[in-house]
Amino acid sequence: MPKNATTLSRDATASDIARVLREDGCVIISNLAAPELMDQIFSELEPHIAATRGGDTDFLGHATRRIGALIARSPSVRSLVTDPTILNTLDIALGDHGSTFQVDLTQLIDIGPGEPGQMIHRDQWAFDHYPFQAGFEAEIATMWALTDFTEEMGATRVIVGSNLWEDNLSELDSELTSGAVMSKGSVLLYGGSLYHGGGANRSNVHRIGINIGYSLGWLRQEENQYLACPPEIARTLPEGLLRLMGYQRGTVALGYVDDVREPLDWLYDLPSVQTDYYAYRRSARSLLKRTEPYSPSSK
Ligand SMILES: O=C(O)CCC(=O)C(=O)O
Ligand SMILES: [Fe+2]
Repeated sequence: MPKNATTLSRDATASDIARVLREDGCVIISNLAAPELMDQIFSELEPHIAATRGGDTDFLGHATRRIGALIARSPSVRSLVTDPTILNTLDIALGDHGSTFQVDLTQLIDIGPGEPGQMIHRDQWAFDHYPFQAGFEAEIATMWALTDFTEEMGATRVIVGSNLWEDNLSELDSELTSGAVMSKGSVLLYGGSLYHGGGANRSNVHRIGINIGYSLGWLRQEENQYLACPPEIARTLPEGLLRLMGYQRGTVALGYVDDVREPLDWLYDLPSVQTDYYAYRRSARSLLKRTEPYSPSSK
């Protein structure tokens, strides 16, 4: 029998979560978000779900609806994006080599009844199949259960420990996988190196997850956050969230605008007075404290 993903309680420490994630490539944290928050997110996104049709390819799923731009479209999703347990875990799991990290994508995934299982894959193949070293994570995804995730409904399939397998195994048998079964409000974390895929939905209800990914600040984002969230909305967001969306340099020389301006200064049409990357960059931990819109004096 394939091993099930380890489930930790919402009281687990970031270092405990990061340890399981490093060893197994995935981990579930049960009941991290209140079911009421997930209901609120659903009500904010329901019109977008209703206006969306299934995907055009087998990989995207013909009975699967995908809705992006979640930071702009759902104010309540923002608290999932900046969840302290998640960011503190990413500080260890992605921040260990001193890089900043950023939001990579935001996507509601609604797997409809009758959808077959998705091809088992690694999300890091999105980086043009670059051969990252085994054990190196370029990207970590969260999948928040907006409905319960049961085997029948199409819980995400994972292969625990496959983060250390060789790359480009493109025809893995679903028998090798186990379902990331979890209740509404729980979250599955998995690295870009984990072999996984959406489950077959053999039930008569929809399986809905909120997939929020994070990647190293020197990689291109899968979903372009600058275009997905219009500047008028971006200007109303907390500084910490904006920095996570990529409104800070990803490394010493990546991401400035015109006359070596910080992206945040560009957003508010301000000159940059501080261009020292090391003074300007913020770790995820400190982003949590930046809950107000950006002001130059807060640098
Ligand atoms: O919906 C899921 O459970 C997983 C989807 C997925 O892995 C993907 O689309 O890359
Ligand atoms: Fe995936």
